[in-house]
Amino acid sequence: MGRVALITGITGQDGSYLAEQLLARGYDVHGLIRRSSSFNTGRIEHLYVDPHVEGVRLKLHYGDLLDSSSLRRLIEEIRPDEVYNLAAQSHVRVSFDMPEYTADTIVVGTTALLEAIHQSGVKPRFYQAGSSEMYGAVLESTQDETTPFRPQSPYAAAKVGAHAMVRVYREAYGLFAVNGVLFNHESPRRSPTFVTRKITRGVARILAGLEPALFLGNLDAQRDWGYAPEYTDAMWRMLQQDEPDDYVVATGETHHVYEFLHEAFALAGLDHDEYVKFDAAYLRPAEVDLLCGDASKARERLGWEPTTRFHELVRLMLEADCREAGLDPDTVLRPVEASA
Ligand code: NAP
Ligand code: G4F
Repeated sequence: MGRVALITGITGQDGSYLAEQLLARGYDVHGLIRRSSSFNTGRIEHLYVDPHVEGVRLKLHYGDLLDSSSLRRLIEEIRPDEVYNLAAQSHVRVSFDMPEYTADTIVVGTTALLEAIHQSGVKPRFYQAGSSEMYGAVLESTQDETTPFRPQSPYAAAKVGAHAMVRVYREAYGLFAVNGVLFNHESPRRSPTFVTRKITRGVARILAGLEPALFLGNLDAQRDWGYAPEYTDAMWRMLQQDEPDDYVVATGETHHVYEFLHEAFALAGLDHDEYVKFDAAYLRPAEVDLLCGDASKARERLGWEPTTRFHELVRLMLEADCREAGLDPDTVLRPVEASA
C-alpha cells in the first residue's frame, strides 16, 4: 500500500502544489477543506476525481482547524504517515484586523492538531508551515535557523507560538515534527491579495483595458521571493530525513517591492508612474523591512536548491495573468531576449 498524507490548507496555493506532488509520488492524499457557501476548491479542481470512481487517491474531508473533534476523527480514520499543516489565516495585513482569529487558526489550531495526533496514538511525521515573517524586525542582513524571532504582526507572533508548540511535541513526546521556515513563495496560484500577484494581475488587467490603475501601499520593503512548487518539494524532503529538525527555505536573493513592480510594468511596455497609485489602506501598523534567507542547511541536508529566480518568476506570473485576462503573452509582453 502507498503512503498516506493529510494536508490541512489543501485548497490554498501551497496545498494545491503539494497535493499534486504527493499524488505523483504515489501517495493517497487526504485534504481538510472548510465548508463554504461558494466553491473554494478551484486550485485543486484538476486533481479531483469523483469519489465513486474506484482507486481514487485524493479524498477531501470537511473540517476546520478550529474544530478539534473533526481533527481527532480524521487522524483516527485516515491514520496518515505524514501530516502537512498548511492551514492558516495567512495574510499579514488582515492579521491586524483579525488578531484573535489569526491566533486561533495558527496557535490554537496547530496545537489542536498536534494534540489530536498525540492522543490518537498514530505517529505520523508532521510538517508545520512556519514563516520568515517570524524574524520580523531583523538585526541581521540574512536570516537562518539561528536568527532570533522578533515578530512584527499578530500573524508572525502566532507563527512563533506554533513553531514553539511543534518543538514541545517533538521534545516531550518524541513526535517526528518539523518546522519549515519558508520565505515568501509565489506562483500563478497565489491569492491576488498578496503583493506579487496583485501586481502581475493588475498589469495584465490594465493591458486588457479591464482596470484603469493599481493601488498599492509600501513599496520599500524587501522580500526574498521564490517559486511555490519548489518550496512544497522542500516540505516533503524535510519529512524524509532520519531525524526531525527545522529548516529555512529561501533563494538568498532579496528585492524591493518596487523592483517587482518596475519589472512587471517594463515587461508589459507600460510606464508604472502612469498607473500605480498609493493607498494608505495597504500599509501595516508595523512593517517587516528586510527579509533575505540563508538556506545553506536545506541545501546541504535536503539536497534542495531553488531554480526559479526573480526575473523568471515575475515573467511566469505575468504570462499566466495575461492568459487569464484573455491576452496572448507572446503578443503583449516583451520577448525574453529583449527583457534579459
Ligand atoms: P493560502 O493560499 O492563504 O492558503 C491557506 C489555506 O488555509 C487555505 O486552504 C484555507 O482555506 C485554509 N484555512 C484557513 N483557515 C482555516 C481553518 N480555520 N481551518 C482549515 N483551513 C483553513 O496560504 P499559502 O500561501 O498556501 O501558505 C500555506 C501556509 O504556509 C500558510 O500557513 C502560510 O501562513 C504559510 N506560509 C506561506 C508563505 C508564502 O509565501 N506563501 C511563506 C511562509 C509560510 P480556504 O481556501 O477555505 O480559505
Ligand atoms: O505580499 P505580502 O502581503 O506578503 P508578506 O506580508 O511578506 O507575507 C507573505 O509572506 C510571508 C513569508 O514571509 C508568509 F508567511 C505570509 O503568509 C504571506 O504569504 O506583502 C509583501 C510586502 C509587504 O511589505 C507589504 O507591506 O508588500 C508590501 N505591499 C505594498 N503594497 C503590499 C501592498 N502587500 C499587499 N498584500 N498588498 C499591497 O497592496
